Amino acid sequence: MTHTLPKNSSISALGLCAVLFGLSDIQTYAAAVDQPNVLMICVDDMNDWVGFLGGHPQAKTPNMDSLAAKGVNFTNAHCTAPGCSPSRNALLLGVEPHNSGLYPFYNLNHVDAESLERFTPLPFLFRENGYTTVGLSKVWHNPDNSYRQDEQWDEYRMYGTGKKNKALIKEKGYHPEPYNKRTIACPASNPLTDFGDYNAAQHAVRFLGKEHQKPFFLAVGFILPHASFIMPEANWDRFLDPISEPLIKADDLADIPQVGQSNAQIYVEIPVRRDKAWEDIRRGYLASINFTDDNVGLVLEALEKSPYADNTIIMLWSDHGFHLGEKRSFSKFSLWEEATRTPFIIFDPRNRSGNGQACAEPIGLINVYRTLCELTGLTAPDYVDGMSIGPWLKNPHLPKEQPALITWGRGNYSLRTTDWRYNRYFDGSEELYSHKEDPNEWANLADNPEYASMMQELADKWLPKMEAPQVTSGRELYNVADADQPTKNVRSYQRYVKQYKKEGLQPPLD
Ligand SMILES: [Ca+2]
Ligand SMILES: [Ca+2]
Repeated sequence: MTHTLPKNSSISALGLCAVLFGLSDIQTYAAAVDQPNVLMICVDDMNDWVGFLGGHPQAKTPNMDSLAAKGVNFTNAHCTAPGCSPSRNALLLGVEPHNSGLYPFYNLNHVDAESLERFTPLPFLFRENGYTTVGLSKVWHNPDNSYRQDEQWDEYRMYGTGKKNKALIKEKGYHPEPYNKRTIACPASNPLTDFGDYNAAQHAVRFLGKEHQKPFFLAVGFILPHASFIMPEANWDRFLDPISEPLIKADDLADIPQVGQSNAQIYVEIPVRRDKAWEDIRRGYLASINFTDDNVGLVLEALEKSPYADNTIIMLWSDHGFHLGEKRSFSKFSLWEEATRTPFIIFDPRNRSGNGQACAEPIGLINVYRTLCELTGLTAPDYVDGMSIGPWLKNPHLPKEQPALITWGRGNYSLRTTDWRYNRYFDGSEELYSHKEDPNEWANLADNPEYASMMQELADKWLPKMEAPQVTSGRELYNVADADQPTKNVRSYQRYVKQYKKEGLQPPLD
């Protein structure tokens, strides 16, 4: 497969110096001493169960909390799509699903070249502009890390999850039989070097300990707390009984349109409820986040000790959130707060006014691409969606009218403003929640005529007017319900309700 590389019009400060003065490479690097480095930490499936967002009272994330306290902590940040592949494709290509057609999961290596050729992957842009680019573990959704790998990365290394399943501590946690990688939650007694995330952190530590002549873009992916929830025993043991349950309204789905109901992953909840395993699973999730926090801490400490500390922008994001029983749902793939809200921190050591503050304005991760370009002086390609959130780094209290837009399959959208969530599904059905009155999104206000004009205004102003057809080549959905065929999801939902009854469990709805 051949790719036509998009012609990049950007001229970095570095490139400009070289053009104007014809400096040798080494002199150019010296001249570009102000060109900041980027450390982008990409966490998988981490919701607000972190200290700096306060989503769970037992969360233990001291290292990420310190980063959040040092930089700007975006407390109302949202993914572009609540699934690994569409979320990361949007972030790293800088394009909304309704503009790219990349709604569900893909293997980008198998997508036809015409569908992708106008996009410049973010690491590629940095590399083209004189940066050393290094990617570790899950940056793109697997297997998309290998997409144009040689062009994107000077060095890329996948550590995966390692051999950590080899020595599970069976007396602790939840071991479903038959083995279910989505719900297993227990520690393993392997040495740390058997854990992929630890090895990714150590690789980053080694990289930061070296001398670099060029500015660098270092992307470090951590796979936990993505299932399976298997972590070192020390992390598991930091969480004592009882584990607090999130607030759950048993009949929460009753006032939700059927398309919304179908997004609830109720089929995953069935064995968990049957086995009374929620507490272990929630402990496993918290302990997995705690292990990722340890690994983030290793990288941050190495940066702090390095000569790059004062000239490296640190960005931390998660690709989407996670349900642990709320809305009778487990995992992601929904347009509700638990699945769309993500941790998002930016620490730019040069930012004198905004650092140390929180920003509660709605910020979509679609803005990552343009923001990193602005902060490093690169020019984003014209097609790139979103905006630079540079102004909110300087003044985190600046009102932001534009909501975060979240897409889950063609025609299904959520708009998150400062105080509201408005969902509109492919069949025109709607949800509306007041975050001031109802932070758990329990009472769907969409049928209340009082809000009809507000919903209309939101829809007219911010929902996409055009939707790209779904890219048909290279789809790779695994066992995930097809995000672009919502009617299929509705049928699945009906099937799972039957399964609940067969198990003798009360389904979320009769
Ligand atoms: Ca994910
Ligand atoms: Ca409800």
